[in-house]
Amino acid sequence: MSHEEDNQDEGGLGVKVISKTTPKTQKPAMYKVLLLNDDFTPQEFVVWLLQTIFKKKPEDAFMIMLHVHQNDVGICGVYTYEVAETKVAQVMDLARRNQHPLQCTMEKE
Ligand code: TYC
Repeated sequence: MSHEEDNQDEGGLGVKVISKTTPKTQKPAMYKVLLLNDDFTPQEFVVWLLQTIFKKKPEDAFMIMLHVHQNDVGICGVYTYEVAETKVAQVMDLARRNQHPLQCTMEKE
């Protein structure tokens, strides 16, 4: 990826410089955090997780939970690798500590 910069003739010498620069920044890869349905995890627990870990508003948390319940999988959010990894670990840890079989995973966008 490159773009051209047409520099100004600031010195007034009638010379213009066209330089080719390559932007040094790249957008980070993004990862979807996915929640999987099961028959045992209480709906209220999933809604609470979505509000607590994914900072969803109560109405949005309920809609995401319902989507997963009806479609077997749903997106909780999209984050950079480290953030997605942390959220998955937090969900899995809370599910395990509360003895729920809830599964959470991540997938490159
Ligand atoms: N299917 C669960 C129930 O009826 C609720 C549930 C929703 C579980 C979303 C997991 O990711 C999930 N109790």
